[in-house]
Amino acid sequence: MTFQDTYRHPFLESGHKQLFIGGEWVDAISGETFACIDPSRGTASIQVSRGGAADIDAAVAAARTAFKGEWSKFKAFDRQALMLKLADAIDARFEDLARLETIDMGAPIARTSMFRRWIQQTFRYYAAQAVADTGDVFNNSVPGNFMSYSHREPLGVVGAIIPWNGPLITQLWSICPVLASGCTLVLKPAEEAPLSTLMLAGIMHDAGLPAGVINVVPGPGATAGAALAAHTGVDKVNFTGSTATGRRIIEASATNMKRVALELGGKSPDIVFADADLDVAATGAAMACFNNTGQVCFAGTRLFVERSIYNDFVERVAAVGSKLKVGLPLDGESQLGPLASQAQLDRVQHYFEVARNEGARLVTGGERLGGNLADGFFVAPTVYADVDMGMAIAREEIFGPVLSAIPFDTEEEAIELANATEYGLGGGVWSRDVGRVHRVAHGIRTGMVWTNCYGVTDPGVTFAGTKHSGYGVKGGPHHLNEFMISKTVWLNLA
Ligand code: TXE
Repeated sequence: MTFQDTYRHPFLESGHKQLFIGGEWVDAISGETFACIDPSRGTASIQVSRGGAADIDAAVAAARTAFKGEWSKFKAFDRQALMLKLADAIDARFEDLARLETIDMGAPIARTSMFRRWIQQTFRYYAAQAVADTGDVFNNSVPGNFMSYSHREPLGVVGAIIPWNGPLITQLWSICPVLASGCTLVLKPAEEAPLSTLMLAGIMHDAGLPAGVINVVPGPGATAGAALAAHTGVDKVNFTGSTATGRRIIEASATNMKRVALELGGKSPDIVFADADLDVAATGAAMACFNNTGQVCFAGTRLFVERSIYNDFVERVAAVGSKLKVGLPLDGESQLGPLASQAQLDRVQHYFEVARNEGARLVTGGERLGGNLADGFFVAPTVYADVDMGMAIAREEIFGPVLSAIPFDTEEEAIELANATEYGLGGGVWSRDVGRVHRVAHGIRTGMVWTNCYGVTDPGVTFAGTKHSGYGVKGGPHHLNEFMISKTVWLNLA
């Protein structure tokens, strides 16, 4: 098989990709398309219809019609049964889906192949949640002969705006609760990586998803995304992306007071004490930052190391990073792929320059990769030492495999440094002292803290951020409520 052959994919060979609205594949009203760029080669893989405000209008209308139509008659049990059927249909096509995601956004096939379990777990977890809600009955204390109960009804039309760093799994935080709650969805994937979303919509449609329940409109953020966020026919927006765009989403939501859930950027701290298992911690701290080529919202990009072990530990982390196999994403041996776009490559290279100017000490990496990777957006896993919190590389989200290592002397100082950021998504603590692990975990102001591990997630466990990393939970037992309205009914028993 030639190199070109490995990039062949049934989904890419059936003509340009259209928008999916009301259960049908349609061109954008403008007739325009845009090119999807394969980040491992820097060339176009396929053309996709470029949705705009008018297409968002059509998709919201289709979602509204579906919300009031046949879908509204689905009982919780019917929605659960449908979700289980969809999960099986997705599983049957999973290998094609994983390869498509790999071609589209560059994550190595070894990584996207691991999403099989995650997708199945997420569909099955939310399918169980669909039938779990029994409502509440209240024992009223008001005088008179009254009682009341409340039950939850689906909120309506949800708009989801997702990024490019892992759409295959990110979109499930909208698709699954929408299906479980009885809402409908308009999904706008990022222009950089819309393909797995389109393929997934097709699989679900073929497996019996009613028309209009899920609609997909790829297109630019400034037009399609902005139109969805401001649309008065949308009841809730789920946004994952940058903090700057998150602010615009909040402003746009004011048109009709829609609910908003935001998962935004981060600059998560990872704190290593001298009493930790340093071999485990070195690998853990390296992967906390380098996983997915650093394009993870909760990546542990600020590494705080107790001063007595600082130099030795930083060397160990750098050694782990420099041994990672960065390679073509469809090569099963590759552990890291390219950055997802030219814009990300430019951004990361800009920060290499910033680090040089700020006087940080380069321990490993700090360069774009050449050879057989020269056409793609590949960079080396990078570690900077002698960083302080005054430097931009310690404050700003880079969203690449770039780690800033900072020494500390006391537990209190470590917590203070960890919190010296506008962000609040993830955090890590490595120590054998159980009391300290809990004290530090409680001291860090983030939505999630991992202790003696990093980045473990599960659809049944709450995922959330605070500060400029956004608000609204995902996963876990409370997520579904965000897709429902609670209605209380009073009864006069007299
Ligand atoms: O983000 P944007 P970009 C961070 C990361 C990255 C930076 C820029 O630091 O380097 O953001 O990435 C849509 N109204 N994260 O430019 O613009 C856009 O089309 C409505 C962290 O890609 O936020 C895409 O679908 N929507 C992050 C999505 O928003 C708009 C993941 C994200 O794009 C819009 C991605 C608008 N005005 C980037 N403008 C994470 N938390 O994981 C853009 N969009």
